[in-house]
Amino acid sequence: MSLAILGNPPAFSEPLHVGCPNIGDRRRLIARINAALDRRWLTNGGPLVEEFEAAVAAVAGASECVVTSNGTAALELAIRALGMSGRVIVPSFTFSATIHALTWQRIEPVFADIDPLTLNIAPAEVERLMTPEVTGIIGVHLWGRGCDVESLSAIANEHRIPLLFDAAHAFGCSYHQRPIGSFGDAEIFSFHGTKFINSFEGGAIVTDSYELAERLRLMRNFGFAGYDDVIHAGTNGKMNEAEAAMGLTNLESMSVFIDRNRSNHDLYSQLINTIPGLNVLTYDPSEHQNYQYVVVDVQPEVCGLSRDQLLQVLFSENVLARRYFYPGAHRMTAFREFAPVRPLPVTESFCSRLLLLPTGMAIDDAAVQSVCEIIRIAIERAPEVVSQIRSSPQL
Ligand code: T4K
Repeated sequence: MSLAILGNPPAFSEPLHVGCPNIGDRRRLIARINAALDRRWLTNGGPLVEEFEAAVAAVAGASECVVTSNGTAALELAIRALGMSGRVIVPSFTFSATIHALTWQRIEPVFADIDPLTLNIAPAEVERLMTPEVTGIIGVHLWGRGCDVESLSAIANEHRIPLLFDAAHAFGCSYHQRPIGSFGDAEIFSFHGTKFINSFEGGAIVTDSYELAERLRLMRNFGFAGYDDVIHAGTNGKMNEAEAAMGLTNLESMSVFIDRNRSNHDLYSQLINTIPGLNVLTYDPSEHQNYQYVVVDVQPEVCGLSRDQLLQVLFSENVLARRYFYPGAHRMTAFREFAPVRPLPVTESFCSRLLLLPTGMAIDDAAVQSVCEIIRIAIERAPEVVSQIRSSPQL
């Protein structure tokens, strides 16, 4: 095994990406796209979009599904349709899109810390941050692991404010044996190319409220009712037929994708958890999981390398691991004005410790073994690696 950081060629000649797309049966995809071309109906609620909405609603256990151009648009539409304004409580430990969807609408994010066990928004923090200006709560089911839905629902009910879940990572997952997608006032999914089920770009809002779904359908299509009249504030948040074709085709391979993710996750855990100071985050096996993220917790004081040093080693071997969601939204330039007065110690800690490794259909057992071997050698040679990194500022 080479360690390019020590002067050898990289272990992988081609980059291994976190988020390398899964692609289902190409012939089925092309057939669906050809049918759309033959129909000459490409977007604006075509039959493939309707079929995809029904399929997503079924997986999510929700009665209504409104698919959108992407997960960010789904968040923006849901936030607006639920009447959120002023201030909204949200975790900082999430992808920037969760926060953008608020600030884009001039809503102030109130950053809450996370629970150290679940890494999801901590209900006690939400209670602490509640003020009369708060008009909503957004929970994020990070890595597909469900939030404390009961506590968050109780807080939202007590304050009579809407509860939205960003379930961008959680399609196909369950919480307390109920499908994620069936909680709060609404939940959103992302079907971006990097998600285990993708529609190239795409998103969805799922809810049990027909009235909310109807409003969202209007908002997604410029507020049009019929040909001429616009009866609601709106935008263009539509998914097109080619995207729905991709989504439907990938859904047909969902169990294959999950099996591969689970097998990669198991193998990574087996090999990495034997290395002192490294732990792969677990998923509750009693729940449905999509296993689409392999998240490693790095304890530098035990293993001798920081998360960022390990990341540099992996990059030098062409393993493009990621440090989602460093540095925490509250530390990002665009959101700094909303930084909390009190620190977010749990968020800060995990921001500096977590590393995501490549998985999905493009990663097989041999690739997992090689990635783990790189990590094992790097930890074994930690002092040498540290001094190499120090003397090579370009790394
Ligand atoms: N809420 C949460 C909690 C989210 O995580 C996200 C998105 C959203 C909301 C918003 O949903 P969308 O509006 O995106 O539907 C990526 C994804 O772009 C983003 O969808 C995802 N979360 C986030 C966690 O990861 P970046 O900035 O890291 O993307 P990028 O372009 O660096 O791609 C990630 C990796 O995937 C790279 O290593 C390259 C590889 N890749 C990517 C694409 C698009 C490929 O190999 N092939 C590809 O086609 O955000």
